[in-house]
Amino acid sequence: MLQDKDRIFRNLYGEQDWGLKGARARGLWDNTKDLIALGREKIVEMVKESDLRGRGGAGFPTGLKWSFMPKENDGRPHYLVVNADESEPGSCKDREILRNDPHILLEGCLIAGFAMGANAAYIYVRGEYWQPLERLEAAILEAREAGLLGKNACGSGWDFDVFVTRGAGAYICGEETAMLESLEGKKGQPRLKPPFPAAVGLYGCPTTVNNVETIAVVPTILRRGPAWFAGLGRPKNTGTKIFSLSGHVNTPCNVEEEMGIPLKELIEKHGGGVRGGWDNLLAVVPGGSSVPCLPKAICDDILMDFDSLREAKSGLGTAAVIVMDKSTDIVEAIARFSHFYMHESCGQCTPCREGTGWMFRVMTRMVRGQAELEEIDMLLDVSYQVEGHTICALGDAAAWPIQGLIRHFRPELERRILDYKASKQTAAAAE
Ligand code: L3W
Ligand code: SF4
Repeated sequence: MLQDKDRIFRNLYGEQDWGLKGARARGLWDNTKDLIALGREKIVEMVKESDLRGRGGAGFPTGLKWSFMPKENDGRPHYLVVNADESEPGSCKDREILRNDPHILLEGCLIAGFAMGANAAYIYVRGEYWQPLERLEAAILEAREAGLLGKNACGSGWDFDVFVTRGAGAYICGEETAMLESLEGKKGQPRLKPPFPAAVGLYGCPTTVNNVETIAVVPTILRRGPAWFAGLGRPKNTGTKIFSLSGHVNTPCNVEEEMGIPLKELIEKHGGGVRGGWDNLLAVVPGGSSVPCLPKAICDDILMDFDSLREAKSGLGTAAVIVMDKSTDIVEAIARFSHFYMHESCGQCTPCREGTGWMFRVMTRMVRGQAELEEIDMLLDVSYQVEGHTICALGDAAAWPIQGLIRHFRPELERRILDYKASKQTAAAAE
């Protein structure tokens, strides 16, 4: 369990002042100039040594991503884009950083921006996040007035400013290249990759897109050293992580814990346990709606980190832990996810546009049992036709929850189909 001294987010619950005075009292903006004086290469090296992996869902190594930014100036500006379009069902951690500790993100932006040669950061905030947005904007004004942002930011010699944009409610704008399109004022539709944003990003310029939490942990990594961060969690799955606990727990919450904490400990220590006790657990979606659910038998021992969850054929995703007790209609729950992906598909590639709608319609029949047994395998087959055959990861995200359902709850699907057939036969016999 994470000790208080190792906590990075010291105002996650908004108990202290979220403004500049409070931030300084928590040790933020403390000689930031000295951190910048480490130099670009050293900062990237330190982030690599920390083994920090992206906190937005994919878990890509952050230092490696930063190192893709061109080292030489070819005349194009470089940009940092911060993904604060938190829309993954179950995920609400970035909201808490934005509204309770906006300066931790701003200081991270300056350091990360400097490390990749950017003079500007754009923070793309989910449109529904009104209060977080207001506080973030107020914090930017405070930082500018205090000389922490703007010309010669923090007296470092580096000019750097932060600008905020509001999303308009489309989940797909959380996909990094759709976000770039949206920032450019276009329809938020993902681009084909490669080229990756580090080569051709915002306005065709080298750009790095990182999640809020990823950027926000960087100042602490530099202050306390990469070895400290790498000493938390497990190899290649290092540091702390904010988990969002929701669903059938007694005390839903966001909590910062050590990466690799056992799921059971996380739920029992911080979520107040499963409603009705651990034995009343049916399944958990461990990383937001995009990752496959895990049945209780796996939840008993699973560790909450990227690699453990991948080995279990699920994923850490955004670490949004959705707990479902035995009262849950798991088929209906996953069908609801299918509806979400159908609704949020941007429609530009066929497997996703057609596949998400097809999968939702079959899932709807599966909920009622109005299907044939062979359709279970057909549904699985279609999910594999969608997975990996689309422009962006939304296709995968639509396929994976269904694959998890069939992997772990096939007997429940079969039971519904057989029950429905039996009820029809009984009704026919009664006529
Ligand atoms: C340069 C290469 N850059 C990869 C970069 C790439 C991106 C990052 C990860 O999806 C996941 C998705 C959702 N040269 C590179 C390279 N990069 N190879 O690394 O890329 P990738 O493709 O692995 O993932 P992604 O497209 O960023 C994100 C999952 O997250 N998710 C939901 C997320 C929702 C939120 C939210 O609500 N805020 O984040 C949950 O699981 O399914 O798998 O930057 O450019 N050779
Ligand atoms: Fe759009 Fe879906 Fe294709 Fe992504 S996978 S680009 S959301 S149609």
